[in-house]
Amino acid sequence: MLKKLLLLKDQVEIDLNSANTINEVNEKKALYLGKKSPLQEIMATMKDLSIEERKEVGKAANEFRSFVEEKVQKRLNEINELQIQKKLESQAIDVTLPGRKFRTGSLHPLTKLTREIEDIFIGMGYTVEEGPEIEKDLYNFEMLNLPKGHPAREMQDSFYIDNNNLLRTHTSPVQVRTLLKRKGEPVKIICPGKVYRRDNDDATHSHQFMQIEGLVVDKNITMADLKGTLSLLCQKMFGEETNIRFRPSFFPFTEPSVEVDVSCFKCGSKGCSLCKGSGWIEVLGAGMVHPNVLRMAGYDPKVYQGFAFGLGIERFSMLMNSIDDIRHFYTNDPRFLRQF
Ligand code: FA5
Repeated sequence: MLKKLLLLKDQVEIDLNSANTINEVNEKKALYLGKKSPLQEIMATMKDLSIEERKEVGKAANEFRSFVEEKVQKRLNEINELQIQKKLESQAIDVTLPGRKFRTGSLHPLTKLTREIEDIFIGMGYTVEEGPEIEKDLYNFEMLNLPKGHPAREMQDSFYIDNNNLLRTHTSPVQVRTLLKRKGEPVKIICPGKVYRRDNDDATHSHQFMQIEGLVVDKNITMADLKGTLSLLCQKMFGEETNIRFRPSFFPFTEPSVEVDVSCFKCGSKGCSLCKGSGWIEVLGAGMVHPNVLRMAGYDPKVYQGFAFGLGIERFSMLMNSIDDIRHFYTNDPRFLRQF
């Protein structure tokens, strides 16, 4: 009987080592210590043994029980550790892997260019003024020397909200607002912002686009100041070698009015597809502030003179970056936007 228990010990170890879950270990435990186990059979025969034999068998049975319990606990610990190990492996983080790249946004190319131009003018002592996009007809047209029914209004086909209010067609109404605010004091401002026209969208036209307006009003301001200022702007934008030229033009709010061309920065004025062989590219409109505009805003044109200019941001960027279609700015294709 004792021999049988000794032999079982080897089997216990083999059985427990083959158990891989807590349930399997408990099943094995029941096999060796449970009601129908060999141990219980041995215990059942105790009553027929002599005292001496009973002592001996009892001791061996207890030893066997302790042995099984110890091995069961050992196996349970092993299984527990294996499970923790497996869990750790499945959740392992490889800290040497390169991180996931997060795509960050950036400023829109039109915002960037606006800020660049703002910086140039701030460096020359200008301040930045803004005005509303829903504007009074009074400021958008009338006080810019464009009374109701003036034929030049047709140059800027407009989105009207009612008879007296519209989406501003240019940034020039900010000139009027600032002059009225400064009440006869000198003015040196630029005004960036969105403007709206009932133009059909195509490669060079949009119904919504951006402009920057410039206005200087003071004593003794001449066309030479205008030319010097715009020369500097164009040299900063298109390169140090850039020349500008004035061509006569018409805006009701400036007299004289000019279109400003820059020497072609692509071919160095030799003539190419960009300047259409002429060596010059038209970039903006400008002029000396019309006496009527000064007078209507409360400035005496005999004392004060001024110059003004207005440029389209999209068209500037298209020229500088060889962009063939204005609509690229609004469709937000990241392949386009990432290039700036
Ligand atoms: C004006 O808007 C005048 N207010 C500019 C000005 C200011 C002249 C001060 C004199 C003194 P014009 O309509 O030409 O002018 O527009 C100015 C610029 O806006 C154009 O040179 C062009 O670059 C841009 N532009 C005009 N229409 C569109 C359009 N539909 N889409 C995109 N850009 C446009």
